[in-house]
Amino acid sequence: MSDPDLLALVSELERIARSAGALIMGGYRQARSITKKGAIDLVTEFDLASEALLTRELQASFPAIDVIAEEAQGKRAITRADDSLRLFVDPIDGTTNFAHGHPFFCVSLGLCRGASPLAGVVYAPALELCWRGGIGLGMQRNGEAARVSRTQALSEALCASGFGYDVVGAGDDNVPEFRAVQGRSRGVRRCGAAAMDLALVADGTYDAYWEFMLQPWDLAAGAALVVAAGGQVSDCEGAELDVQRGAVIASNGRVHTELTKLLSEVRDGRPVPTRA
Ligand code: LIP
Repeated sequence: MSDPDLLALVSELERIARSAGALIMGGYRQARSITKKGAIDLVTEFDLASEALLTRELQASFPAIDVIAEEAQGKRAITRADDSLRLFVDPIDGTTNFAHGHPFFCVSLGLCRGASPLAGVVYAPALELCWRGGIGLGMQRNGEAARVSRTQALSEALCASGFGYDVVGAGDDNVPEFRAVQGRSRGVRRCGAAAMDLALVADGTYDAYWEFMLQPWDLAAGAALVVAAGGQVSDCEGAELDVQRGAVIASNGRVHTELTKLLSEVRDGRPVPTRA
């Protein structure tokens, strides 16, 4: 896809994401119906309404591109080896935050070729923040060009991570890794929306982020933004990121090796939990 075509696609993704964000804000800090997909895995009426709007608009604007959306997809594994274009849709990333009135939630639209991120838009309506970009296009935060940080050492880094619904209480829950990075950095933030954590690495707020067992719709847009902003993404062993496997390290590139090594030391040879 040419740069002008990718730029036009990203602009259309932003328009569509913003329309979903406006819909979601109609339910922010209001009583709402909440159902559960799992013990702590929530879905609200606004997740469903946002997803219906996004799917309708994306299929109308991009009829030739597969749209894969969180709530329609459910827990079905998405493992396709082909290199077709796909749009991964998270109608509200940070659903638990939204359900409790916390402002750290977003709409995330990510374009991938196969399992490799190409471009994305992450829109956080309660914070009025929008990140957009693509490989070869650069990255913008609220319309201003932005890049990853220049922090050179993990000891000077502010990091982020998270705990997926199905790892809490499991034998492999990312808590030892969280503790180790906390002790070797300026701190680790856990704010509950992977797409925004990745976007904050892309704009230089965070120096690095990692998480296991994410879904492709959590990852696709934010990973594309990190690379577009001059950063690095990989799986948790430092190999090429596959958004379908759900394990990610994203960084400014300068602290990537140090963080990958520390996580590997903590895991001491235990395989990283992945989805595919
Ligand atoms: C969330 C992720 C977050 C993770 C949460 C949850 P959701 O996605 O964005 O990083 O730690 O457990 O998976 O379900 O709120 O869209």
